[in-house]
Amino acid sequence: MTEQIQQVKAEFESALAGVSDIAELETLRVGFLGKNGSVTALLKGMGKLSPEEKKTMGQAVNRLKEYVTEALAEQTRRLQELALQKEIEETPEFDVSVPASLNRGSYHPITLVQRQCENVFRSMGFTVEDYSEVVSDYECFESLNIPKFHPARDMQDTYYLENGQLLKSQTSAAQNAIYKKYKDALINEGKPIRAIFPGRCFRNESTDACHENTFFQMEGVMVDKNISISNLIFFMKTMLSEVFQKEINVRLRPGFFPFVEPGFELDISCLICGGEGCPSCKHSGWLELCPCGMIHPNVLREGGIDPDEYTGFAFGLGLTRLAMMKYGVKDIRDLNGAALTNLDQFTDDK
Ligand code: FA5
Repeated sequence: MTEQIQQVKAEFESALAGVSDIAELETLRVGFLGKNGSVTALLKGMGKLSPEEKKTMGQAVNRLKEYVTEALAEQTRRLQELALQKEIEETPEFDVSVPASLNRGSYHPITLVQRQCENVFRSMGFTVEDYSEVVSDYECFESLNIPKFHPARDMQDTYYLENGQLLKSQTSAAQNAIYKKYKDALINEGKPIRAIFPGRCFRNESTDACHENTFFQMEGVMVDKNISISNLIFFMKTMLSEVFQKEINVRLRPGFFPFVEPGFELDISCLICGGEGCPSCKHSGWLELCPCGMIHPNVLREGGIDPDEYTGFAFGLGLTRLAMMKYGVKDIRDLNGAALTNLDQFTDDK
């Protein structure tokens, strides 16, 4: 039996010398210490020995078992260290103290002007409303005094869904819902309606330096007793001087929109060419920025408000054009493009 023990030990040492990874080591462990392993077989064979031999041989086999167990554990540690060393050598070096040069992104120029406008109007008591981009014909046209087949619809061709809904061509589409939302507070509590509602608009039209098929507007309405054109002009002027932080040349000329009476076009002197004329202003020196007017009695009535008692103004600011003027963007299409070098240069708030 002593010979057998020596032989198993020699076999184990030679096999261990040839092991190069943890998987092979496990196979070796099973081969010697497993249920049918060589060391286990020696232990099982002890049953045939006399009590005397059992004592001495038992100790010898147990010493072998301990030796094999420790040798396996030691080899496991060694192989794990080697694997770690290899991983460290193969990983490219990097310096964790170097600042990351990631682009953290920036607000879009349209978002910037929208927020500026919102702040100005909030400070004057206006609420900021959100409204859907998909609306009904009633919201976009009929509630705004534009019946079916009215020629004014030709100015605003848009994209229709198969279910008859459409992508809103103007933020005015929210007017009726706003009147209905606040009319009770106006009538019962005497709270004037003061709301702005920025949003994305869509029109089926050819694009050029100042026209896009997808652009932003910001609508505003105020309804109360005795609201007049002077109130309208005051709010428009305040908004423009706050956004541009300087005096801007504006002109008011008559404009037709079925939902206001009288209606105006508020133009600003083109800030790209200084009023001399360029593609951004269709060579006129002026840019149509903010049509506005006194809300038509039919529109107030449709919103549940008595036009004999209340009056109001509405305006539809071209936010995308405002961003062009504010940041000197010559072509409106650059604002819908994905070139980050164009878009991220205006933000100091990244
Ligand atoms: C309207 O959309 C009216 N709803 C505005 C209004 C509201 C009038 C309330 C009276 C009372 P208009 O189609 O002119 O009007 O568009 C308003 C502004 O949106 C324009 O002055 C312009 O600044 C901007 N705009 C219109 N079409 C485009 C376009 N294709 N691309 C970029 N901006 C546009």
